[in-house]
Amino acid sequence: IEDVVENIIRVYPTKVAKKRRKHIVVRDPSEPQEIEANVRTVPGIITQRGCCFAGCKGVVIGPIVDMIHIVHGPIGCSYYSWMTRRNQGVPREDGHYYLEYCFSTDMQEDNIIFGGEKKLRAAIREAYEIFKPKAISIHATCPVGLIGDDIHTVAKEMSKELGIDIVAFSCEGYRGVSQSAGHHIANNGLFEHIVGKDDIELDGYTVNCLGEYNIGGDAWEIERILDRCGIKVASTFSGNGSYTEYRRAHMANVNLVQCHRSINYMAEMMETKFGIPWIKVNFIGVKATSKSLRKLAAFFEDDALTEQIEKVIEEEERAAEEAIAPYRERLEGKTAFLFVGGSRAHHYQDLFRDLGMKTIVAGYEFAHRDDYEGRDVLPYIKVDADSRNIPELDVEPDPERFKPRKDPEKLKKLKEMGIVDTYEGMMKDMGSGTLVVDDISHFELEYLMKELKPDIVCSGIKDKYVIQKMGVPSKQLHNYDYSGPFAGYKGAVNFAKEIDMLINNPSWSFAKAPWEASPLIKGALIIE
Ligand code: CFM
Ligand code: HCA
Repeated sequence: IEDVVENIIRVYPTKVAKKRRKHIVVRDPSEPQEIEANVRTVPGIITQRGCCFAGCKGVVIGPIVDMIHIVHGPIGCSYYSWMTRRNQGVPREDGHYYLEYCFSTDMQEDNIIFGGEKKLRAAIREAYEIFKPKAISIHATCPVGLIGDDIHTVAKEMSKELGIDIVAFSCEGYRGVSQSAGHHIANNGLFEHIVGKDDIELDGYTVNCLGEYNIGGDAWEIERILDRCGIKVASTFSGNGSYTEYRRAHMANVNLVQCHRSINYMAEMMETKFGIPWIKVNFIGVKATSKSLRKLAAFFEDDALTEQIEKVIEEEERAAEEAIAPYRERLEGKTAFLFVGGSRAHHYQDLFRDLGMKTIVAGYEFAHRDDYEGRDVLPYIKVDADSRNIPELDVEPDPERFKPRKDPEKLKKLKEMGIVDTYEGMMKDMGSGTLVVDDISHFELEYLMKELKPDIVCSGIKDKYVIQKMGVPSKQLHNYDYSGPFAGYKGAVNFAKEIDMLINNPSWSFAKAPWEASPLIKGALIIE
């Protein structure tokens, strides 16, 4: 495997080779390993990454169902972020529900030249007159930052004029090095302007699901399981998310963190301000779901609840494993590559393990070193100029609302046990000789496929068809190829069935990439 890595690197010019080598790790669990992450992609390399606007509007804020989200910019940015992520939602009793709509200022050349603030104000007024929403978000696209429209002043003034919350996000596409910057900006805005404003008591055991986006209905399967255990989901950040629910999210007992990358900022800030600890969970995979539920049992320390959780685990595991068994028989020993955003490349390894499969290469598009190496590495991460551009909020305990959920000693113990406020990252779960590749390029992906011959590659739309044309099935783990849910016990069964259909479909052996049949151009690469 070391040779394979060296052969990839050899193809690059010296400077690029030096950079890319740091993003590739051959796992050796006997020693702590470091990986380079969250830095600029080398220009010219075909990356899977997206932009800051995608991370803020597309990922974190867009799924909130009862707010109007206005994209200030050219229509392409609005159209791109209009439901393509398959984040699902339902209207609440108050009827405020705008998920199917696409709101945009549709900037034109003259707005770029003379400024777009007037148009933005008009758009906010128009949206308000038609829909009377409870709150509005404004999202800046690249040109807005370049021409200097002051969206924050517009938000403040229009909020006063209309008497509703209007929150502006400076999430211009070029900010930061990937979507990740947009997550941080979105977390800051939500936390500063919306979370923790309504002190409405919640009954029973309550959690917020952080970093769960309800792709293909995942959040609803998680809710079903928690509900069976006797635990209520107070709010979800941000799949099927609700402005009203966020205002009282600080009243929940504990935060569950599914996607650490996109929402760890919120978890940390809520703990500092309101005293809510967080538990890293993974509801992808049968065993992973049970493990997550047991962490909750350990946190709540209630015998009746623990008993109920164990009962649910027993019943649900049995049913799921029975349903998975025939697929597992055909999948045992197969291998997978996993390249997804900032958390799924880790989470889905548990689900593949349930199917008897092995992940031999995995990588994130834009995660940070803590998502690979664990949070212990946080104090050692160098903050470069690209990250310094993104504001860190100064958060203090709220004088009235801070309520510790556990005494400090107990909290410390729970942390040492790996229950609260900790994340170990992806690499520790990957065995010797497996490969970790950060921000993989198309070239590296094709090369590794030829050398390691995986049975399936899980990735996104940018490389799906390249993979399939090479005769290897590809499963999109972003939008689930229009299917799902894959979370929880029932989701695992759906996934097993689909992976079996893909891998054990005989048609792949007949596929020949068009460029293999008749190359459009021929050439030779001479490396001196
Ligand atoms: Fe978190 Fe996500 Fe992901 Fe992500 Fe994304 Fe996504 Fe993703 Mo696509 S928030 S990091 S920015 S789990 S949109 S729902 S699938 S890349 S692995
Ligand atoms: C995004 C959204 C995306 C893209 C998926 C893909 C998603 O990053 O802007 O590249 O296939 O999940 O929809 O990650």
